[in-house]
Amino acid sequence: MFSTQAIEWLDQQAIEVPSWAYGNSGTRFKVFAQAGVPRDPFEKLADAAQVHALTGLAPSFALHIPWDEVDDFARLVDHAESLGLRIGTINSNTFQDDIYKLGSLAHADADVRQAAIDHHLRCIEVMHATGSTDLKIWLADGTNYPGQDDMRARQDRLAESLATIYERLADDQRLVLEYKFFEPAFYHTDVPDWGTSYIHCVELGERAVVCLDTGHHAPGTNIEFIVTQLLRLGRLGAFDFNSRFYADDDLMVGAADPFQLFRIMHEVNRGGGFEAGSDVVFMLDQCHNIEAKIPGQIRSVLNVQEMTARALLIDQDALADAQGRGDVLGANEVFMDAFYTDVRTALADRREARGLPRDPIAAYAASGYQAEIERARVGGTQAGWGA
Ligand code: LRH
Ligand code: MN
Repeated sequence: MFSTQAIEWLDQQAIEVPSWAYGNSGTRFKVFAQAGVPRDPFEKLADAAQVHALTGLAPSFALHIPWDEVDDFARLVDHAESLGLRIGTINSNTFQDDIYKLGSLAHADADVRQAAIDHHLRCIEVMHATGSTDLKIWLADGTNYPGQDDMRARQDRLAESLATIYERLADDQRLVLEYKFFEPAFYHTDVPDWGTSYIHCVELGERAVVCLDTGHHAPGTNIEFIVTQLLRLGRLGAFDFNSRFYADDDLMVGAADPFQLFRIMHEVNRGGGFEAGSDVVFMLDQCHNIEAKIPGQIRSVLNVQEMTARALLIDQDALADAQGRGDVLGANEVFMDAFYTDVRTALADRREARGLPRDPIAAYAASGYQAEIERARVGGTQAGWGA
């Protein structure tokens, strides 16, 4: 079913999992705590290791600072390595401290901007301690009412703050700037779209790239076109994968719109995003508010691989031929034929060939790990981000 190239790419596929997906999460209405939830980054890593052990797809783990601050990052790195994982992206957080009510890197007050810059310098220290190369910045910065602040002045302040952070990065480190069209700001957001992120990245330098979170676009946005363009421009640094029916729902990737994920993975393939040397990071950014978290992560990385596999099945020669002849229906049929091809058995066969369980979800259920963590993790404070 799969070409040798496709099998190689599928075997090497690496999806970074987010520490915060293993903690409690919810909405402003309620955070439903779950039994067995980790109390610290060490336990979060142990849970993430289950996902990689059963799928072979999740070798790296993203941290969020300060949620994952520890006294000894060298010990955390050793723990990760002992579990067959490595620490990946370091995510900053200037969206929960009181001083950031009116913004952080774009704030009118120089002292608040400096505090936000200092936080990012702390994140860079963590990167040196963990060997991470990506500093991912998502800013809640924006306003709720027209006239509340000077949007142009905020862009100038933001650019200056980002430059101060960028110049402190080491030569092998990148600044990954994530955009989002609204929330928590409800009138304007300072980094609302790919264009604004791209402009700031170009202004900063070669090691500044864009993060595309699949939940951060206005309804109706053709997200795969943005993927096409950012890959063409060489500035697609990372994906935050999740899915949504309405807003930034952070549901399991591929759950709400598997066809969209398929279309995105086709453009990743078309743009060379799977090729050796591609530095696109594929990360999950999800919250398992009501479903079991570890099985939810397993399901999510399998969804990404499944839609990747289908996209790699597209007969590129037939597609190019039909496109070249202006054969609208023919081209679409070639495209849809791949999407409608069930690859689940072939992927299960491949897992078996690699010594992995055919059915990772069933294997997790049979492992007894869930019962063990629910028994062992009593007391202490369950991890969560308060929302
Ligand atoms: C913002 C966001 C960002 C993270 C946060 C957990 O909505 O997507 O990537 O920092 O979620
Ligand atoms: Mn995100």
